Amino acid sequence: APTGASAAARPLPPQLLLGVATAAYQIEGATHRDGRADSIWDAFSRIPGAVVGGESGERACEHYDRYRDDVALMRELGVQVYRFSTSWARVQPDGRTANPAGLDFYRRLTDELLAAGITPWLTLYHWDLPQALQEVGGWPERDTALRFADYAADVHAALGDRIHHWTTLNEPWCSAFLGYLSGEHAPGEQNPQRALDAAHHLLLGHGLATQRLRSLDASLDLGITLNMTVADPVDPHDPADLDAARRIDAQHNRLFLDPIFRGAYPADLLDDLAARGLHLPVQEGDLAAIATPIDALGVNYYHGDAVSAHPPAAAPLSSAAPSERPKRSPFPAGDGIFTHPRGLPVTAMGWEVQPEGLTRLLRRIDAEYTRPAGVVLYVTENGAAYTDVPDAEGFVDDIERAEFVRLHVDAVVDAIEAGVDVRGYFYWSLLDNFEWAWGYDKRFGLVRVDYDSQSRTVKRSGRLYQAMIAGRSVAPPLDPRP
Ligand code: GBH
Repeated sequence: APTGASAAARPLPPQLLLGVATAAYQIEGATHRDGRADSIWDAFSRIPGAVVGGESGERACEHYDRYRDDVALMRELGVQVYRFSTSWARVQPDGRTANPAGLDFYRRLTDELLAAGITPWLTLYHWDLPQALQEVGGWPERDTALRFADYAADVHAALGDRIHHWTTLNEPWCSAFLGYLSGEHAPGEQNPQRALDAAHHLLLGHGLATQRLRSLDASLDLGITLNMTVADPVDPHDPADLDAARRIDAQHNRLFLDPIFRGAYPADLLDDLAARGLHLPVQEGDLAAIATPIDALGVNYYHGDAVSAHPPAAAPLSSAAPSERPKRSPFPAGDGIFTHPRGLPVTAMGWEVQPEGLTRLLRRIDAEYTRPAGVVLYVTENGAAYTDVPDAEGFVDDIERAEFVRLHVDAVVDAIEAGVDVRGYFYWSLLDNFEWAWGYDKRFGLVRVDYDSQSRTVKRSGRLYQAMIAGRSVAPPLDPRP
């Protein structure tokens, strides 16, 4: 049993900023106010069976109207950085023309953050493509990459004077392969070649937007956020398991890391794709654009994967939402690969809790990609859903989530002590919110949201995070309540 009183607190390195993250569609609501038009998530949420419970982001956390309260909450918790996203469909409802009223919301939010002493961190794309652009092809269409660079310039014109940290894309793997291959996410297509077209054009959009922002202001801090995994072979002596781990690493991590940091797609991945009649639609000059130098790499880490070419004895792990639509693997060259449970504790998403995987991931990316490029790392997301049970006052004694945060910040400090230049850790998420295909069923917040009253109540995990920030230390384990 944890003995909190006796364990010494571990100091946080001064360079490590502690923050929280959210995304526009998951918290804002107000989906048709002040000129905002449909994004692909508004349209997808209307497909029967696409989202658990038929939910959508129409109300979500009503952050569009409650942003002042939410900034005050962050100030109370002491968070140093707030990572949020702008909704493309709010900024350019038709995917082309700037909407001043939409931009004004983000200007007010940013000013509120600055007044509270919180550093704003802007993500341009967290999955909400304007539906108007999906109707002319979406991310599989090359023109969407050009549209994205224009959108970046419009946001910069409104916010460039007050925001220093800019992230182009959040998790392009999810946009491409959950959106266009497994179909679990908007727009819900299931076509491997279109998913690969989307992956390439997302990367091209990142590169073109980075070039554009850099030309507008050379002093901006620019980067991209990737969701990455640590793929371990179940049997490290079995060549088939080693090959399964290689293929998952190629499709999840190196497909994005290699063009950004080395200006080329991995040769083994291109071979795996060609063997299945698939390709990446590269044109002259694309790879140079994608490799435009960046300043920061955001790592979103939730869990690693133990993979094998052989099916497990028990059911394989799957994180797909129980939507009523037909299932497909999100990996275009993932045939014959199985994820094995390792007997680790799992969250309410079914994801294994594996903090040491985060240390290993950061060390590997540092050694192979970011250090040679002079790029610093941020953990731009890490968090956990648990089945929260509020008391009469709405307080949630979420000891498991508190322990999850503690262990993962500790894992980041391990990486820093091993010499990795990690500058921040942003917990996902500030608030319970719209968890995509899972609707409101899964709660990741440090703060509980009552979706009837929209009241916010800081959970025990939020209080622990607040204490870690105030004390600049990794808290010792909590004592469970008697
Ligand atoms: C993040 O993505 C999102 O950025 C955020 O919006 C979201 O709310 C949050 O996480 C919580 O879900 O089993 O091999 O198919 C989640 C990243 C990527 C984690 C896919 C689970 C499963 C891969 N997810 N991964 S696989």
